[in-house]
Amino acid sequence: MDIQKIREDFPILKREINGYPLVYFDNAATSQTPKQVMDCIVDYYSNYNANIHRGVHTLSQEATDLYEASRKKIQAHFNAKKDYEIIFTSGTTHSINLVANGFSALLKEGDELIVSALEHHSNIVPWQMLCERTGAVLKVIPMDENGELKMDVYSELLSDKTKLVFCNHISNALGVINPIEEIIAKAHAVGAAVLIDGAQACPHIKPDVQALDVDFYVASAHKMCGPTGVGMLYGKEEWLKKLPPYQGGGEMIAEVTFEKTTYADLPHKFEAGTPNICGGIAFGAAIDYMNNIGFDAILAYENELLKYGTEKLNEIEGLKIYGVSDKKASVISFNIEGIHPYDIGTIVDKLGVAVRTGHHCAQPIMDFFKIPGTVRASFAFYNTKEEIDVLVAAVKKASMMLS
Ligand code: ALA
Repeated sequence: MDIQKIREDFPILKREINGYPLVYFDNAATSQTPKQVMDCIVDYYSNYNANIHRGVHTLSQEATDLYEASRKKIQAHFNAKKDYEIIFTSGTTHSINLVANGFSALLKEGDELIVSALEHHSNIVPWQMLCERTGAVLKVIPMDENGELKMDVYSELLSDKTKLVFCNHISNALGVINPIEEIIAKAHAVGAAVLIDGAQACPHIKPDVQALDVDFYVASAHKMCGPTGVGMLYGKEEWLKKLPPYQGGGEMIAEVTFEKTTYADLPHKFEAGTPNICGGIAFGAAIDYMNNIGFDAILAYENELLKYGTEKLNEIEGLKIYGVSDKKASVISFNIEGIHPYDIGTIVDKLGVAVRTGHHCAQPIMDFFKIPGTVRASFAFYNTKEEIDVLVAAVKKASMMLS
């Protein structure tokens, strides 16, 4: 991989922040956008902008073709069996809410749902709301000090009452990779369905939904070099057929009368209203961009960054890294004893380094470690070891100033 050449694709990496070259280490919050994806957006609005699935006119048909071609790219990327098993959404949060809403019709009081202790709020709150609506009960797979799930407890939680298990593929707060193959197989053994939140995994690896045999897999384009406001839900055909529509409106119907409305087939049943057409098309361009680099090369390089960053940060006195599993993506969450993470984040920003600070929308994880939050540096394939040196120097400076 020629990193310098890849960096040329990302105009934002040339920016200066507070007089220093930008070091962008907030990739887990959102990735940067290569010019190939920006070109796709400009091309769409310059040449194809029209509403889709509605017009007989040429522009509308061309826009529809581009949008549906992008769905097929996403299908191929995730290895879904059918293109209509890919539903365009506004992002991971929307995808999870869509499924949680649909399960209202399928659950009864006393049914059990299992969530992992490592979840982002978007994979907790929609299910709590579902439990409030249905009387179902939420159980939690606990984690250990390393940020790994206690799989023996998971086995004990599973029973014939379990209807659904949901877990992230990779924790956004710690970077730990969860054993989703085992989670899925064990859930299926008791007849439960599984939803995997792939928002943090898709920037690093290429999931194969058929090999995983997962029932639902969700992701956002903006974590993988695409635009914000668009994402996907993969659902097995049998499940998507069972779930009722999430939103009513145009395009999701077969026929509307005041007496009774019938719904469109998949995927349109779940795609009410004018979607983020340009975003959907650009999502496909982002997938092309990442596949052209290659996920094996991306993962191998990011693992090098992770190892280097972990070693260098660990040299700083009083610094503690949370999530020390050997199965990790390129995310380092840390604190320095006696210093608030916001203070570190503010000082390193003054030196051009962008990291996320706080609870990372995962308050239960912070509660577990009894901390208000962490500093999180998350690396992408366009980052470099030299940038990690800048982060380390900035953190050292912050530590000296604040101690
Ligand atoms: N979920 C995103 C993050 O972890 C926003 O930062």
